[in-house]
Amino acid sequence: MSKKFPENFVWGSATASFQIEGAAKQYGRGLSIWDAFCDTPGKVESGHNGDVACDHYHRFEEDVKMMKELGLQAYRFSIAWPRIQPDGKGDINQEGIDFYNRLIDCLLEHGIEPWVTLYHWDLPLPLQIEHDGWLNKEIVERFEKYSRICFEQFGDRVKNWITLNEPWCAAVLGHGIGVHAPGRISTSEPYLAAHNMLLSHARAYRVYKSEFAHQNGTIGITNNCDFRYPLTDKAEDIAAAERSMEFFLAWFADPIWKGDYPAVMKEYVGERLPEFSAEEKQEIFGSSDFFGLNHYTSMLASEPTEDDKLVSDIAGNGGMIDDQKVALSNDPSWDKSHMQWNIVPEGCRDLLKWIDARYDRPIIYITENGCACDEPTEEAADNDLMRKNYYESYLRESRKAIDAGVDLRGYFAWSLMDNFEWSFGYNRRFGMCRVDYETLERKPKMSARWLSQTIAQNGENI
Ligand code: GBH
Repeated sequence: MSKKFPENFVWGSATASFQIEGAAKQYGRGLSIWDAFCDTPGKVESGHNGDVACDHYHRFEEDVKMMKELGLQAYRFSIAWPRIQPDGKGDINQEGIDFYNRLIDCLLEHGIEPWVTLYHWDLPLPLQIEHDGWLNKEIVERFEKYSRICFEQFGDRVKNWITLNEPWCAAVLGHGIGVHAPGRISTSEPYLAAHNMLLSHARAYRVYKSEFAHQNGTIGITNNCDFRYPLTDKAEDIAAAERSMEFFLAWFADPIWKGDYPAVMKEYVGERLPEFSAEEKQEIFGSSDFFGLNHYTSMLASEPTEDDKLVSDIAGNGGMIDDQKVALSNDPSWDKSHMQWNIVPEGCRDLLKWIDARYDRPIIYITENGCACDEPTEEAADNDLMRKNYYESYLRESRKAIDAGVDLRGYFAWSLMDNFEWSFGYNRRFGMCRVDYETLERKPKMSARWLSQTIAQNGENI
């Protein structure tokens, strides 16, 4: 079955500021919670940090040229809030504005469409230390001001905005099990952080729609979701899989597309789940022009039995992720990536259909999808068949979803190049281009060449 993707389908790649920029302590950038997390012993493998990363700050022109050569049509990157406002409030750091202006202009000169994420986890450190970061409702106003600066400075040229990247990760990994910055471990803070993230997202959306309507752009949120298949066809397991999806994705998507948190979360989380006022519900409802989706993997879900390990046992942490009362397991037939995440292409199709059905056929963009491979040598990277097969199979299943009526409009591969993989440091490689961390040279891998050919024929080869 060889068939093109829909006309105007957007083909791009994605990165995030902290993961690639480097120049972390230069040009007026303030510190972020990730700089502090990296400096906390034991939090990041090999003691790696973002000081140099891929040195994209100094090499962005080369990177844009590489994208152009690969035929990528769009580039999703994030703005480092502490580069714009070093302490998260008040004064603008002009050097930061200048940097993103150079990057945006360079992309446009090369005919590549910028897709800009306002927040990909690098919160200005003073907001955390002095104001408790996402746990304090004040953040809504701070994020509003920061977003306004970005729309003012870049909105004449940037027409595609993403407010937050993966609030689930920031809430659960950052405030539940403590494996991401700010490293907090709690059974209630994730719900509070998530709540304030949703309010902040909605506020930025409203500011854009009311004050910057003349810029004629679109703005949405990107959520991440791993798909859950029921372990058996028993009713309890089917219910467990559905509940797991609600705790993963509907937690963030229901308030926006339906007006409130899912009933099952209210029931299972109880008082720890904050409530939206009527006014807040209104502000949040409908606050995304598209459904940004980051998707990587799937697992099996079941009603826990007495011998089952709950999610938190698997992660090695007690806590809030047990609230959903779901046991997770793997199908032994599934291959695994270097992250040990299952490679399940049909999960991508079924997730797209799940979103389509639950949220009444929203416009969807896959804003991240990709695979870490063990690539100790340049030769290994040059033969990244596993990644090429990953992209191809996930795209094939995505097209099946499109054929079934899902309004999927674009695909951004994670990632343009190897980069700082959070708590794994530089020990995991997600790039379609290799980065040699000694020389900082970039080199497209086989998967990049394959994607390039795919883009040239709008997916007809898949
Ligand atoms: C994204 O998050 C981030 O946006 C990006 O910055 C990051 O570099 C990239 O992915 C790669 O990690 O342990 O088998 O249960 C990924 C979100 C959430 C996907 C947790 C995998 C756990 C799989 N991830 N999920 S498993």
